[in-house]
Amino acid sequence: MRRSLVTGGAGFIGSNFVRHLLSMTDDSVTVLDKLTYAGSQATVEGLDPRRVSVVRGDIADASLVDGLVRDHDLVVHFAAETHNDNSLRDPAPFVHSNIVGTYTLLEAVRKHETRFHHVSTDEVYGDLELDDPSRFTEKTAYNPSSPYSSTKAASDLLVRAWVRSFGVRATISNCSNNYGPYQHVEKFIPRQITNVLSGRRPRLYGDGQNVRDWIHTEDHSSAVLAVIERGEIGETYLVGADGERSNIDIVRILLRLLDQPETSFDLVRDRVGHDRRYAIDSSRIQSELGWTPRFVDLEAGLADTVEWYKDHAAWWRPGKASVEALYGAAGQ
Ligand code: NAD
Ligand code: TDX
Repeated sequence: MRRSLVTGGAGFIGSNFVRHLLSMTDDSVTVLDKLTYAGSQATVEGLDPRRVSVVRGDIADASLVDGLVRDHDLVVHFAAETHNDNSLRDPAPFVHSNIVGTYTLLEAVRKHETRFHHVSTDEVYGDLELDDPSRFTEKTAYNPSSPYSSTKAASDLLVRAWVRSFGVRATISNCSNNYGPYQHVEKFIPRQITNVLSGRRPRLYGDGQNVRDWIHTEDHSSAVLAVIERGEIGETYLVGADGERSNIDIVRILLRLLDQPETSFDLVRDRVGHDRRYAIDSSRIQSELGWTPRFVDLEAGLADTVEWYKDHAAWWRPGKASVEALYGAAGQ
């Protein structure tokens, strides 16, 4: 039985990945998570205690990490500070968790010769113009815009260097924007759904025309598992599901699903340095590893997500007011 250590397993994508791993393998799983504002015990509640244990701790704590890595066969690394707007307010935790934390894990997997998978983002490639026909591939040059994306880019480069210099057995995946259950209310789609459920209007940055390439988090999980099982050591795989939509299109879909007029939103102050468009070419992982996305109907996926937030107000309600207070102070 494989023993897997999942960092950030009490966050959005990590917790969905833990559920996927439990259903697809016989692995026992240890979640290592600092339980920052973005992670919570409630997110991992209900997981089989015979197969899952949760350790509260920091991935930058070298002695804690060393002891945990020693006792596991695989490390899947999701833990990070992840919100661009927060990184513009205060970059320090992003440098700590994303760069120092990844470095700390790399030193432990190097010492114990443990297989490592690093979860990253398409934002490391910067952005594309709206009318640019190209999409990001594994060969696109790194060009990150924000403190968040630059710290993720730095972490990817550390992983590559540890593979080449020290023979660490690592792979990297760079995924597009995820949606689905357990996503924090600070992020775009949950913010708009929970705004409407709280009697507020959705808030679009700038002109609302920025484009994101959406993928259901369950498809991201299956892609990560495919890379762990069949990926080539030292290689990078881009993950996406051809889900390009403008932000305003997404808001209109959500308003329709929530029985609101499609014009019932506000345009608010734009994000500084706001990336215009992301678009992923995922042909490599599809052709080389045989992975395909299953949730290709974005509107159906959003309808399920709306239902999930309606049914789980007890999960998201406690964090909502403080997030909106921060946005309010920023005019967003
Ligand atoms: P999230 O913010 O929902 O969860 C992050 C988790 O990491 C939280 O549980 C938090 O408590 C934990 N964490 C943060 N700092 C830590 C530290 N120092 N030590 C231990 N735990 C710590 O984020 P998410 O959206 O689930 O993203 C997970 C990963 O996927 C990140 O690496 C992110 O860069 C990557 N990613 C996210 C997206 C997306 O659309 N959300 C897309 C591509 C890649
Ligand atoms: O209220 C909002 N209104 C709005 O128009 C919010 C919160 C966001 N936006 C816009 C900004 C972006 O164009 O929506 C888009 C999506 O915003 P976020 O959810 O903040 O995501 P993004 O900045 O694209 O980054 C996300 O995808 C890549 C994740 O947060 C990252 O962790 C991941 O790496």
